[in-house]
Amino acid sequence: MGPPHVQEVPAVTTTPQAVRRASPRTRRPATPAAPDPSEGLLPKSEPVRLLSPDGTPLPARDDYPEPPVEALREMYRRMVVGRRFDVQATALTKQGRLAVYPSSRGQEACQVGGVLALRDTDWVFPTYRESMALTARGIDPVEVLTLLRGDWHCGYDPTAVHTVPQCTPLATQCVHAAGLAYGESYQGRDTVALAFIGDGATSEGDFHEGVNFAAVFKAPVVYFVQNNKYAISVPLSRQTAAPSLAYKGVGYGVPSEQVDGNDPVAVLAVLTRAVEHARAGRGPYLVEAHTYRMEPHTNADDQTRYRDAEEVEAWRDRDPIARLEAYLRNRGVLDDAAVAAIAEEAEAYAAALRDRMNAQPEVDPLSLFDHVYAEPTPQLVEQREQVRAELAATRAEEGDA
Ligand SMILES: Cc1ncc(C[n+]2csc(CCOP(=O)(O)OP(=O)(O)O)c2C)c(N)n1
Ligand SMILES: [Mg+2]
Repeated sequence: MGPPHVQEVPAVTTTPQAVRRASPRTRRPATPAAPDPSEGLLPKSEPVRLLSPDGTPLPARDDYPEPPVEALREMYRRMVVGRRFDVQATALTKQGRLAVYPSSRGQEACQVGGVLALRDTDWVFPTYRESMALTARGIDPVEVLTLLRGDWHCGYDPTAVHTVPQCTPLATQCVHAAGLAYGESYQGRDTVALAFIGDGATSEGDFHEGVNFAAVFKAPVVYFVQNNKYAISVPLSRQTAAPSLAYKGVGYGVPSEQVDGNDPVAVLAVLTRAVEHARAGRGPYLVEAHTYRMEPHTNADDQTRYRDAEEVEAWRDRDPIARLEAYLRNRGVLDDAAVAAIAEEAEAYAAALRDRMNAQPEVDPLSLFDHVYAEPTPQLVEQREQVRAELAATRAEEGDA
């Protein structure tokens, strides 16, 4: 008798073909299917969702347990304060106090979820869109807005708050995050880096290089794509033919997931799992959040040239703050008094920001040359001297006049 898995089928005819068909060699049953190499890498075909748009909970799921209720209440608080900050920053551009501001209104669940999933010792790699995420991380809002005010330096100390300066060149933060995360794990620390990135920026080479490096060297990075449907005026349909941006992970061997980016509970649950994966030494993770930017790209953008008002209106019904508020109220962990107290806190936060931004900072032009390199190059020293001499001459002329 052959091995137990080989079925011996008796021949039913005597033609040579039949004999060949019937021989145990050709009748060997299919060997167990080889494991699918993409197993565990591909995202679910539908974005993970734990709340329906009106805040009603969807059936609980084992793969994404709901975050603790205290975390969700804290998320709500930071989202409300974050939105008020965002409205205030937009107003400051109109008052000439900020040079430019890219709003993240509508993306509050992603902005706050992205930082809430991390420890203080983890590192954030933000883009220009992430001012709200940084304030949600506890960074002084005036320091956050320093760059957007037109200063040449980042307003906060990156090493103190474990957050690099907001990145304007698209996707470069993806390679920086991979490098930092690799360095941290190389030195035996379990730090995680989270790199925010937009949908359009996933077409940049640096995104692919960063993800590939992180995958090969198992760097603990979470790449968090906020797919807000536009890269300035370019819609997603002109950006990629991929079924979802999360599918971009599989080609690099990176597990990926897609999530409803306006469902705060799902965003926090998915990011928590992604961060745990990275922290456990299992390499990078890619999360795509489907969301929408409710405001123009920046205050300098005219959105009427590429999208109609009905499209924007339709997304108002999926507001992430209203969704979380409805859910927490229904669970009995948020009431009118708590909502009012948080709204009051948000107002006070915005008022203090407004007052502080009205003060005109004195900036020494020569500080432009500081902190460029640990040791200034001879060219920088020369340029600094030129500027110093020009300033002195101008002052002397003004003094003479
Ligand atoms: C390397 C590079 N190319 C082009 C730009 C100009 N630019 C600034 S923002 C932007 C759109 C980016 O869209 P997306 O990645 O979807 O992020 P979002 O602004 O929607 O958050 C472009 C093309 C840039 N900053 N850097
Ligand atoms: Mg975008």
